[in-house]
Amino acid sequence: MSNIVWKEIKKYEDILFEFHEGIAKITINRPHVRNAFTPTTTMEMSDAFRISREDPKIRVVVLTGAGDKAFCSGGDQNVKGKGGYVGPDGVPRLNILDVQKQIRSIPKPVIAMVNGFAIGGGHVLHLVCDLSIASENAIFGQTGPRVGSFDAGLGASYMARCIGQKKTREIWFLCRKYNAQEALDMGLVNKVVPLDQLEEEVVAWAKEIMLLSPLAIRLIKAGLNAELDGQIGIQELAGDATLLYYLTDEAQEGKNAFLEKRKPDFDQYPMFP
Ligand code: S0N
Repeated sequence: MSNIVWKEIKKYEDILFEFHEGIAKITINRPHVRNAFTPTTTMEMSDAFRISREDPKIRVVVLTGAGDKAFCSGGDQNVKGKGGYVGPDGVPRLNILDVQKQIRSIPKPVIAMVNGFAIGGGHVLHLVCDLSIASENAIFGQTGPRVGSFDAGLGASYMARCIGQKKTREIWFLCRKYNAQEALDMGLVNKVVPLDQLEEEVVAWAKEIMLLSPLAIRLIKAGLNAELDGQIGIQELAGDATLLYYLTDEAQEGKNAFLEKRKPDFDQYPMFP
């Protein structure tokens, strides 16, 4: 697909997790079912996103699907039971929601590399990524009301924030499929390129991002989320403010004064208008 050489970060059953020059790539590797996910897949994705968050060498995360037909076709219907998707432990789960939350809260850009069908829960997955770059053969759509499921969370509300209420209601109420150009026109994706150029394009975007200030990117992502995410959004943005405060001499003075059993002298630090 491209000449980019990826190095394995960790071995999993259902996903590939690889690294190239500051970029982590998470690939759902179940092409026989158009990269549908099971509880095992989603637990592995959660682990890879957790590592991507913690590892300072990783600056941008790319999410994609294996092969040239699908990004992700949503929940694996073969393991859908009552109450959710059933894993090897017999417990029904809806834990793709945990992955959605991780994608939004990781303080690094996540780019969906949409290399084919992005359908159902797979469509929501690309939607919640910060950026989506699609190949010309990509097809987008929701199927829930046809196949006995729905995502009325981010899959509805965040979609409406991205492309508007009317188009979101059309997508969910009619369950049609849309081609890559239609997705671009309605603002569902950022760019469309030929399939054989997709990975090079995504890596070029990631490298352009990595020329910029990671803290600035982190705070812009937190601010964009905060506007939509209520108290949890404010918590994340406030956490970043605390991080920045801890970097100041003023904050150090408070801690040092406590440890040295003296009154803190905050007068020595500038007051900004
Ligand atoms: C993707 C489609 C359009 C591709 O069509 P195409 O190219 O004609 O291929 P097919 O012949 O249809 O498929 C090839 C093989 O792949 C299997 N397959 C495809 N998708 C799935 C799937 N999702 N699950 C299991 N198997 C799948 C086919 O069966 C076929 O196998 P063989 O070769 O053995 O016949 C087309 O395949 C399609 O429409 N797929 C189904 C898409 C779908 O309905 N997905 C489920 C939608 N629902 C969800 O995702 C649940 C939402 C959700 O996850 C969620 C939301 C909120 C809160 C929680 C949850 C949660 O459930 O966790």
